[in-house]
Amino acid sequence: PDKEYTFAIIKPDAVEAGHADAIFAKLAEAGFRVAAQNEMTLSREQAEAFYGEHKDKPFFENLVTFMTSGPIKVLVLSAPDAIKAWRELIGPTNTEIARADKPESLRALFGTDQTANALHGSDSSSSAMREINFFFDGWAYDNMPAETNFAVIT
Ligand code: YYY
Ligand code: MG
Repeated sequence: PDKEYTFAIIKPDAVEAGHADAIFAKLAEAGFRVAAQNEMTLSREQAEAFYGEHKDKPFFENLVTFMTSGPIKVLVLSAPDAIKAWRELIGPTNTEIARADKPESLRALFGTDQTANALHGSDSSSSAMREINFFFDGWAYDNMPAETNFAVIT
C-alpha cells in the first residue's frame, strides 16, 4: 500500500542508552513519519499481554522482565509498505546476528543482545492493528483513512 501504518517500540535498552534521537533520525531518513507516539513504562500485566503469543516460550520471563525494566517509546509509523519496510529496517531479532548479517540495520546499530534488541516492529497487518490499538486505544479508527482500514492494508 502507498500509505500504511505499523507499530514500533523503542525498547528499554535503547531508551536507557540514549539512542532514541538517533533512531528518530534514522527512521525519518528512511521515509517513515511518526503518526503518534508516547513514552511509558510497561506494567508486568501489559508486557505479558502484549507478548501473549510467546507465553509458552523459554525466553518469555526474560522478555517480560526486560520490557518492564525502564521507559519505552511506543510509536505509530507511516510509510509506503510500512509493515514490511520497518521489519527490514530493524533487521534480525537477535542483535548479534543483525550485526553479522545486516550491519546497517537498526538492531545491529542500537541493540544489545537477543532479548534487548532495541526495537519492535509489527509482523503483519493484523498484528499492526492489534498493537496500535493496544497502546493507542481507538486511534486507528479515528485516524486511519478509509483506504487503510483493517480489511485493506494487507
Ligand atoms: O518479532 P521479533 O521481535 O523480531 O521476534 P519474536 O520472535 O517475535 O520475539 C519477540 C521478542 O522476544 C524479541 O524481539 C526478543 C525476545 N526473544 C528473546 O528474548 N529470545 C529469543 N530466543 C527470541 C526472542
Ligand atoms: Mg514477533
